[in-house]
Amino acid sequence: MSAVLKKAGHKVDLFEIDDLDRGLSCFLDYIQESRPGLISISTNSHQYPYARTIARAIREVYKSLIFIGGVHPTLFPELLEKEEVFDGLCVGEGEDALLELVNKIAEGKDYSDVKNFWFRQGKGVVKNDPRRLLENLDTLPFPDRSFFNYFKKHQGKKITPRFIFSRGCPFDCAYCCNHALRQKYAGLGVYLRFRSVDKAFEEIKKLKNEYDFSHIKLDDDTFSLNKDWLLEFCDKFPKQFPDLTFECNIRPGTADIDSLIALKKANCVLIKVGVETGNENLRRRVLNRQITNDDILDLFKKAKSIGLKTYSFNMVGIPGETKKTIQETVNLNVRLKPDFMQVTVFYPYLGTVLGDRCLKEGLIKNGFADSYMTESILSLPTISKKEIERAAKSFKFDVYKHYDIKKAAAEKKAQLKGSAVYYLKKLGLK
Ligand code: B12
Ligand code: SF4
Repeated sequence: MSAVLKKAGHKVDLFEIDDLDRGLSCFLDYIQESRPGLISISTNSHQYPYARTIARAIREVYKSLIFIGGVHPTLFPELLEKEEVFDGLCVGEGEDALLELVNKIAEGKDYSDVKNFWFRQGKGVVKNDPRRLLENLDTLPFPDRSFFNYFKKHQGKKITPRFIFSRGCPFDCAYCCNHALRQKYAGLGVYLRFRSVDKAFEEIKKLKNEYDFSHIKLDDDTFSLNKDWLLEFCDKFPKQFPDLTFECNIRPGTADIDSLIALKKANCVLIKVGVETGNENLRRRVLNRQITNDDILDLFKKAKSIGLKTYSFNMVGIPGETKKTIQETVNLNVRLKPDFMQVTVFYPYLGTVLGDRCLKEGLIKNGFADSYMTESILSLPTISKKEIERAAKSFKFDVYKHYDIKKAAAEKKAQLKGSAVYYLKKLGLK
């Protein structure tokens, strides 16, 4: 959105608040100093309570229009009806919508009909129609990374940038927002879209002229969805960037051996795979992932046989979870032997099939967690919150101890350090 606005001649700045205590007061000072004409806040669901706090704090010290957008407002635009602090909200993609809005504001024109936006008007809310999804991602300028803290801090140093070359995913995993967003955009165009490979390379090249990097992270939801695209990418990548390696997300069942070999030849060094649970019944029925343990084992086996490193994503504490199913997830990982692992406590995102099911079944005990990674907000009849959180803490150790003693020891150390910090905090000593 910033790149689009800047291209049209507007002045944009970005302020990242990653620590509410320290960051907010700096932000408020900055706003009063720079006096922006419009403030845009971008938020996903777990950030939303912070977004609201920030907007309220702005209102106290500075009079300006405040707009909100992102995945959470897109799924829950009705929040505008309750939350008076926001003047408007963007449902869906913001590039064209925000540009039209800012142009109209700059020209002093009425902007109340800008599509994709809902606006507060008097005591009511104007709900404009949605616009069609962007058809050709190549028409977008490259993301404006310059003012992110990460890029500012690492000026002149080596970085690991992230790229996204597609939008959307065709699957219906019950805990993920893709099915909910796809439903929102029904009838508004093609949901799954790819930039052309050449345009993707142009973006990497441009960034390479500005920063020093030898490895990149590709954050596309599933990198292997379009085999022709993947093979073209893999064929051209090492020719254009012989000194670059990359990592990407692969869903089991979407990458055959040809694709994996192509990835390896293209200097892909790591594939990241959603395992989520080792219990097939939970995976199929609760998570709606129609993938068997054999599919996952097959993918890891093939990847390892050609020298690709692997990473598994796991969740604990999903509805139906028991101590036994967590052990099955540990056991499956022991068989997969991933080089790297992540485990998070399941967090029910409302608007998704599984989040809404948790709400309907009265499983959500506490609306908000301090840490979406380690804290369960569910009250499950099958396992206690403590047991879930304990299992999450010891998960990596429980897996690594079977095949990588060094990593297991490092995990144990981190676990003990985490517990010490927790108790010191509890005693008010940290
Ligand atoms: C990259 C990514 C990450 C990276 C972030 C890296 C980084 N530094 O940015 C990493 C891997 C770290 C990450 C972590 C997590 N992520 Co993540 N991530 C993504 C991903 C794949 C892309 C986000 C992105 O940049 N999109 C591109 C931009 C252009 O899209 P966008 O943000 O939606 O913005 C558009 C519109 O929403 C709108 N818009 C947005 N803001 C505004 C504001 C205004 C004013 C306007 C007008 C418009 C507007 O316009 C934009 C352009 O069209 C999304 C899925 C996806 N494909 O979007 C998940 C996603 C955002 N992540 C998600 C989750 C759950 C997580 C984790 C909690 C996972 C975990 N358990 O660890 C953590 C939380 C991290 C955190 N602190 O927030 C969920 C969020 C669900 C929700 N309801 O909020 C998503 C949607 C995945 C999913 N499909 O469910 N993530
Ligand atoms: S495959 Fe991944 S990105 Fe696609 S719907 Fe499932 S969880 Fe979401």
